[in-house]
Amino acid sequence: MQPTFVDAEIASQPETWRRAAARAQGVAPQLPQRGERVAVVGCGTSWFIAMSYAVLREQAGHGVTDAFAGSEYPRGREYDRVMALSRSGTTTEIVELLTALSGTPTTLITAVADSPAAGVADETVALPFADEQSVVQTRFATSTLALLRAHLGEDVETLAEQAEAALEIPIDDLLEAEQCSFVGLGWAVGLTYEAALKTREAAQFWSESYPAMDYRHGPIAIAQPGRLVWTLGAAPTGLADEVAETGARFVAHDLDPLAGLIVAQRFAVGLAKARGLDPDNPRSLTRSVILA
Ligand code: F1P
Repeated sequence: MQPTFVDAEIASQPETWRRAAARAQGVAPQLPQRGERVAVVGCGTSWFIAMSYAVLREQAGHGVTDAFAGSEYPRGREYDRVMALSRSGTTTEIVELLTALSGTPTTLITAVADSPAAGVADETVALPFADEQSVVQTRFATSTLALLRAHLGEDVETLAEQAEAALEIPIDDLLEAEQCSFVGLGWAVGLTYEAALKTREAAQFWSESYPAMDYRHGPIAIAQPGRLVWTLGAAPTGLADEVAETGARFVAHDLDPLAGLIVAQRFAVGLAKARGLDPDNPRSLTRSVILA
């Protein structure tokens, strides 16, 4: 199959992460301030990135941070700021929520500076260099998290080097798998949901995702020969052995979970191609969900 847009977008992530991080200082006044009580909202991929950022921000000591799907924002609750993530800036739940939140300061991170969501947000941080032609999101989502991690004081150059390594890791021996459960700890949990979503979106592949400690509480019953249990970042002590006993294959890479997500993105695209699907045009999906 011909190279797809998503292949090129996945491969560009080391560079788009560096560009995003380079913007962190300049856009700091628009981003959540230290001590603010913040809600982060998004839909689909953008929600999962919000989940990971919320844990990272609290761990960094910047303040209470909650993450919600755009449709599930608790309208009665008070926050100092609501930050929305939306590649397209057209997703209905996000445009409606930002419109309704008059009185609460809002920030939007988007790829499209003149989108409807930007028109109703108080502050907009645009990352047009991370926009994508593929319906399936990869680099906008990860570049957003790179920007936010740089803003929290993390070293994104080291991360970008790990992203380069992630692009080289062989995946062909994983493509025979019948099913995959992604697991992770702490802030990586959001990325496990994103990894599983990628394989469903791009390849119609059966995947699940869990906090790694919770995986033992039922989901491990799915593990068997021919299936994968794939950790993003460190796994709890003993889990690899418990998975091995089921006959499933335990997959782990010595990478930061965000770099590890790149391997999962490549896995999703590889699965799609192996199934004769076009990963740029996934079944039943559009670039964003715009409701009448
Ligand atoms: C959110 C999103 C995408 C998903 C699909 C539908 O879009 O859920 O994550 O891949 O294409 O829309 P956005 O609000 O980030 O533009």
